[in-house]
Amino acid sequence: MLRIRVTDARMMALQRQGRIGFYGEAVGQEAAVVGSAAVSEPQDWIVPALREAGVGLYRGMTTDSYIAQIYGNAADPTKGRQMPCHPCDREHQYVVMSSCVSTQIPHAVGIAMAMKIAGDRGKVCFGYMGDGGTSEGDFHVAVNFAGVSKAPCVLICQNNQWAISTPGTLQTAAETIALKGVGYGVEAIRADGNDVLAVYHAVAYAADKARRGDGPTFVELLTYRVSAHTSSDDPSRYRDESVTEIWRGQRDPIRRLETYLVKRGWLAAGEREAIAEQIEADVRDAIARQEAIAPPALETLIEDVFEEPTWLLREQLAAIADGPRVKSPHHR
Ligand SMILES: Cc1ncc(C[n+]2csc(CCOP(=O)(O)OP(=O)(O)O)c2C)c(N)n1
Repeated sequence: MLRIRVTDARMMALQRQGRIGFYGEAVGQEAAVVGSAAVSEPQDWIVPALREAGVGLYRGMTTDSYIAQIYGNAADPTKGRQMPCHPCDREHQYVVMSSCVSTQIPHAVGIAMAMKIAGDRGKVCFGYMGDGGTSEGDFHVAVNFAGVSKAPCVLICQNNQWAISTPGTLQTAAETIALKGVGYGVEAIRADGNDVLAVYHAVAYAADKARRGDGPTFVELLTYRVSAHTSSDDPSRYRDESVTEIWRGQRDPIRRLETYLVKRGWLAAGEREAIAEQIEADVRDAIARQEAIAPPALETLIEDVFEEPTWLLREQLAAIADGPRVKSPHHR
């Protein structure tokens, strides 16, 4: 959880310094991210939305790979084609997200349906979304299919109570987001998304059920988007930030876990700060390494579409190669 907190803070600083283009934090949502990630097994698939990079990191995506993808440099496995904050990791079965809200949920359910058809007992697909995502048609199609096919998926809504400037009260007239699963015959659970143990408990129940072949569960994790929607947003223009302060303070998931660990005698006073310092040093080293890597080679522009690039693509590449190249401000 601290790794996400510290990495996000560094990335936001880089964005403000003009060194990366865009960033979306998961501040205040770390318990939902890590509590659910901890349930996943290597054979599972993860289909994330915007705030689950920490699930990828938990499963083994390296900080270097994450940062390479934010810079879009030559070490970026997606060759600089994705937006920052849309990471992927093939080895750890962490699928790249689509910017189009909720298009990933049919993908998650489809992967789970394929697992079931292939007889892959014991594998689960985790599909994530935000509260705003549950108003999209894709969400309803996907949950319906999950229910009918009894696909081995766990659909997780991080209800952070805001979809950019739209509050939860304007998002739905339903009493809870979880209720939306019930209408499709999918068992639904609502848990405290800022309590990492409650998250783990709820998601473990859902994942165990899916592994047994007993079908999907829709899990709503109640949390709060403490930060702005992204680095392009200023929430003070549309919401009462005194409410945000309550979530940032006493309801902070890291502070809650720290209190618990200290009371149990599992964490010493000052240990949290020491861990955070070590993480920050690691992140700073990774930034230095990744910032030094050049952008992807020009030829990569025409790769991965056809097995052999067509004459037209080759001609276009030659035309660009001969032209002037403008250096991106994000590549020093
Ligand atoms: C189909 C679609 N509509 C609108 C947008 C613009 N948009 C990007 S993020 C977002 C809000 C998403 O809110 P939510 O699903 O609650 O997730 P959160 O960002 O709060 O984690 C919107 C409307 C989009 N990317 N895709």
